[in-house]
Amino acid sequence: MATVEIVMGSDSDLPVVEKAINTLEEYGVPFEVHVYSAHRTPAEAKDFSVNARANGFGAIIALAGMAADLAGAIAANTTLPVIGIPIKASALEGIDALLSTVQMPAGIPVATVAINGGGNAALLAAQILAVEDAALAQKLDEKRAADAAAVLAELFGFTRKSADKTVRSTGAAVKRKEEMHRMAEANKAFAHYRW
Ligand code: AIR
Repeated sequence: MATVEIVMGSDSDLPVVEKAINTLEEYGVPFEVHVYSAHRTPAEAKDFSVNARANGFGAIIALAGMAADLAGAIAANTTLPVIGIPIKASALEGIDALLSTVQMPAGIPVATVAINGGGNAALLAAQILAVEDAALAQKLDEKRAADAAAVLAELFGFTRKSADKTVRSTGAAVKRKEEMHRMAEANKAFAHYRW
């Protein structure tokens, strides 16, 4: 499997990097982490980007706050997919970094996630690698299904098992229209998910 690079503009961006690391570890995706700044260490940032594909990277996550050029500067020097995370690091609450990261000129794309969106950036990187990796794709599918089932269980107030049991044990005795409706809706919803 290719490696995901996580590059941050400053070590002050570490709390968001940690979110990305946790998600990549959850899916067993190999990664490396570096600090390069488009403004403070532009030569190193460029050197990394130019050689990233040859060095075995498959996707790059770039985080920066304020005048956040990092993701764009990296994307300018590689055709690997670059995912930008705008960081909330100034009085402008991350809007500065969001606009700097998302507003790329035609020809040099950066896939920008939400301000401080470390988890989604890592998920997107994993999904990119999963195009060529069936086992990783399966892990992603299973987690997505489990997450959806958890939301539905929360919504309807019971699990699939307890829903079945309630239906069996009470049968026709369940008279309250509202409850019947709730169960029917839950069963309909759960039918789409492996449990
Ligand atoms: N930054 C670093 N070099 C260029 C930019 N835009 C960003 C960092 C960090 C913010 O500036 O990514 O989010 C503040 O960095 P520091 O080191 O002053 O805390």
